Amino acid sequence: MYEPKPEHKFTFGLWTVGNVGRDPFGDAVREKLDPVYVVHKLAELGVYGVNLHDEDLIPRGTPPRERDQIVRRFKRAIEETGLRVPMVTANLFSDPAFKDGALTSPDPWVRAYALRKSLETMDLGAELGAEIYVVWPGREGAEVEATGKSRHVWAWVREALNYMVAYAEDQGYGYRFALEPKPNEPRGDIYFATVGSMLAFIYTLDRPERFGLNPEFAHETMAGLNFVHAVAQVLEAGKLFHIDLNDQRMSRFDQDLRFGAENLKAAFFLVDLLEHSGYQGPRHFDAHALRTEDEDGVWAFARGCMRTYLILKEKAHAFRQDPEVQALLAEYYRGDDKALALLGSYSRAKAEALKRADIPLDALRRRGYALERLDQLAVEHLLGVRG
Ligand code: GLT
Ligand code: MN
Ligand code: MN
Repeated sequence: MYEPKPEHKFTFGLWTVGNVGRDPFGDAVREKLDPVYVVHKLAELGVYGVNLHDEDLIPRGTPPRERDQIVRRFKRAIEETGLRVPMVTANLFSDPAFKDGALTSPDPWVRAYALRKSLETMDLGAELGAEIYVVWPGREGAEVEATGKSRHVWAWVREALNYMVAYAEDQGYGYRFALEPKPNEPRGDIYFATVGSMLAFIYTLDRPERFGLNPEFAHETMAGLNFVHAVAQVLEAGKLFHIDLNDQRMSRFDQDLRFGAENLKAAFFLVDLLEHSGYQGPRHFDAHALRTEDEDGVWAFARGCMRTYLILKEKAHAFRQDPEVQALLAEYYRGDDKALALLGSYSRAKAEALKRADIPLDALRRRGYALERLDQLAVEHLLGVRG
């Protein structure tokens, strides 16, 4: 029961299970794992795919011949295990050159370096069969307002993304680009702070149809926002290209906790949303084991993410099938043909009818929506005493 299988489309990044537990105050607590070893371990766990940054696989500064050997060895592991590489992304945040931004550095040499790194990562991903290219603008932010940089950054990032999609087309790469917002960390404030701001930005690009989002549970939660609502908006816009699942307490540093470790109810309604939305993409866990853990703890963490997802999927299904829930929802959404006829698209005749209509305000003001009972039923499903 609750055994992950490739068909569930669970993915992990090399940087997630490979996280060595460094934090701003403490050194690494775990050895760096060989990417080929990670691939074999993930395959054993029933994972669908492994994602990576350029530098997770190929250390910065590796000479070309060595690079090709590393890629060949990794590809062999992928082929042996049947694991996919659905997504790749460039590390535009670790190199000291990116200290004041990568695509938004005031120095055009840094911007050129960031762009070249992005093209090379697209080449690498194409070799590995990746179809999604994530852009996380982690260093694209500021601590100091005096530069006035916020007047320029949107145009710089737009230019870079337009360049990247044109390069992909020129090379015959079919990437869909997934942009990932975050409010802060590592910068004091990051531009493209939320799902809403990123979504609006997409429609200013040359090829908006090639761009979507990679929303992350922790990132919207850090900003005190409702992740389920954010994902619902992205889904409705047809822009959920990828998703980063994890967990987080509000108003803190980016914790990247095991999925479901903290906000179980939000995780429940997120799984409910995803599983009933027709979303076909990867369920990527962008999280890592606690710093207290050794390697066994890392695999327990990975298994836990997937197991919790599958349990919540079953519970969400049972909740939606529960006759009492269905009856409450039927009542909640009850229609009245007379009211519905007043809504919809505008016509002069309809507006006149609307002005004359007898709206039953007394009854509307007295109506109860039975949400206490409905929510309690969700809690009881979640607590395992129902369904
Ligand atoms: C980094 C960040 C994540 C992003 C990754 C993709 S890197 O770990 O915290 O949220 O998704 O670049
Ligand atoms: Mn992420
Ligand atoms: Mn995060």
